[in-house]
Order: sequence, then C-alpha cells, then structure tokens
Amino acid sequence: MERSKKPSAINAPSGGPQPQVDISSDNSRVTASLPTGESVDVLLHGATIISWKSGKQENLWLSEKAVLDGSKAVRGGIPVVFPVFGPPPPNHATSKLPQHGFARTSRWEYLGKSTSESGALSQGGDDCVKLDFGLSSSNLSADAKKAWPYDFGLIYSVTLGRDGLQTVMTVRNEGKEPFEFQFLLHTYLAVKDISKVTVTGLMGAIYTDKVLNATNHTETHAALPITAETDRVYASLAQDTTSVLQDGKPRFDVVRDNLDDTVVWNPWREKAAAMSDFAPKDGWRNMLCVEVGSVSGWQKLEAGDTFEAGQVIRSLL
Ligand code: TA6
Repeated sequence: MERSKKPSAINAPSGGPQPQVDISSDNSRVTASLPTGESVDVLLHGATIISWKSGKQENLWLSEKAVLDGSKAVRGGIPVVFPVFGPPPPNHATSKLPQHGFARTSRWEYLGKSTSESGALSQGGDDCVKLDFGLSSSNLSADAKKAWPYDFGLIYSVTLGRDGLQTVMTVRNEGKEPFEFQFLLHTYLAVKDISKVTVTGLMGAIYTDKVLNATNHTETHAALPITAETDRVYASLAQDTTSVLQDGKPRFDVVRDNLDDTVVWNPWREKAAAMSDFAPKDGWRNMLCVEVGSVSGWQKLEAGDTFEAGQVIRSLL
C-alpha cells in the first residue's frame, strides 16, 4: 500500500555538534536532544512521547497525575492508538480490546537512532535525529494476543527536528490472513489559554460530534473556538494541515501524512474532574488534543502488506 508522500532523500552527517541520545538507567525511556536545544522524551511504555521541547518551551501537555509506571495509558503527551480507536465495536475482531487498543499500554522496544536520515524536517546534516521503536505480536501480552490474534509488526519512528516533530507508523501484516485496523496519534498539545485558542483547516468538513450523540455536522467555522467540551471526529479532510492559533497567532501546524481524519478533543471542566489521572483539575484550560488518524473506517491490510502514515507537528513559536 503505497504512501502518498515519502520523506526526502538521505543526507550525509555534517561535522558539526551531534544530536545526543540517551537511554535511562532503568531502560524505561529514551531522550534525544539537538545542539540547538530541541528535545524529545519517549517512554518505552506505549512508545508514548511525554515531552517535546523547542528550547525551553514544552509543546505537549502531560497531566501532573499521568501514570508513567506502565500500569495504564499515559494521560498526555502522544499516546499511540492501534488497532482500534475509541470503544471497540461489537461483533468485530477488535471487540475484546480495551478502548483505543493495546499499542499505548504495551512495552515497546527501542530499535535505535539515525542522524543521517531525513524526513520532512531536515535541511540536511545533523539538524534532526530519528528514533525507532518496535512492537510485534510476539511481544504482546497474552491477553492482547488472545483478544486480537493477528501476526503484525509495528515500527514507530520519532524524528526530532529544529522546527518540528515527525512521528510515522509502519504497520506490517506478518500473518497469512488480512486484518483491519484503525490508527491515531492522540496528541495533547500544550496551549496557554484555551479560551483564546482557535483551530483552522476544518471548515466545510463533515464531523461526528461525540458530545451530541455522535451526530454528523458540517464545520462552518474558518477558525473554530473551543468554548465547551469538544469531541469531534473530522473525516476525509480536504487539506492536510490543521492549525492551532493562540491569541490569533499560529502556534502549531499539525500535518497529516497518508491519514484522512483529525479528532479535536477538550474534556472541559466536568470530564476533566471525572478523570482520576487528569491534573491539575483546571488543566483543560491549557491543553487541546489534535489527533491525526484513520478512524472513520478501517484500513484493511492483506497478508505481507505494509501501511505507513503519520504526522508532522510544527511548533510556530
Ligand atoms: O480522542 C478523543 C477520545 O476518544 C475522547 O472521546 C476521550 O475518550 C479521549 O479520547 C480519552 O480517552 P482515554 O481512553 O485516554 O481516556
């Protein structure tokens, strides 16, 4: 299954200061930083990015009560949703899986780094570093394997660049029969004040509003304000970029790569209060989830086939 846009060519490393990659002593996380001050912190639990900084500025929201010990999905950062988004449907191959699937609560392997490869973020040389993580059916929990008995391999690439972060998932069907899946990157963006945030790039799109009983609507806002609990799945968006503006100024561009859908979510006051791992309780004022994915239908993957997709998030500070 060909991906519409491949990253650009390989660049030879320059002689300048190198990116730094460290694995924690307890082998629970991998951090990378560039000589220019950008950094990323990835938990092997769920291959969850829990921090992405542009200089001193943290770009991702992470709950102060996020559980990072591997016992549950991380509340914040960029959890990986696979092979199902949301509560699994009845009478389906994913029916026995937990909400949002098993990828975000599985232990991934760190496969290594490369500084010479460039994706959408590099102008050549060592201005970016790529970290690869892997999860296969062979290292799934027994429960997950029983609940979804397909042979698969996932490679998740996290590329830290000077002005952005690129995360790309490669799904490979290692089995003899096809399977279908959904995939989404559940990105919690940090914002200064949700009451002064607007979201562009959605106008004219059909969305399913999960706050209004999953009814379908057409987006009429060129710049969508977030003024209450918001939980919308925008399907088959025409343009690939969803932008977050703070005080009218562009703060993030979230660019889909081979994915058609974008979810916009803010739990607002009541739902934030109801989540035990959501803190501080008024933290909903400082976060907005803009989640790229393929969740309106199902991707079908034939035996031996591969699917590749992801996002580039640009911090526009
Ligand atoms: O992506 C939005 C959403 O599906 C919301 O409906 C809400 O459930 C959110 O994900 C968080 O889900 P979680 O399972 O992480 O609590």
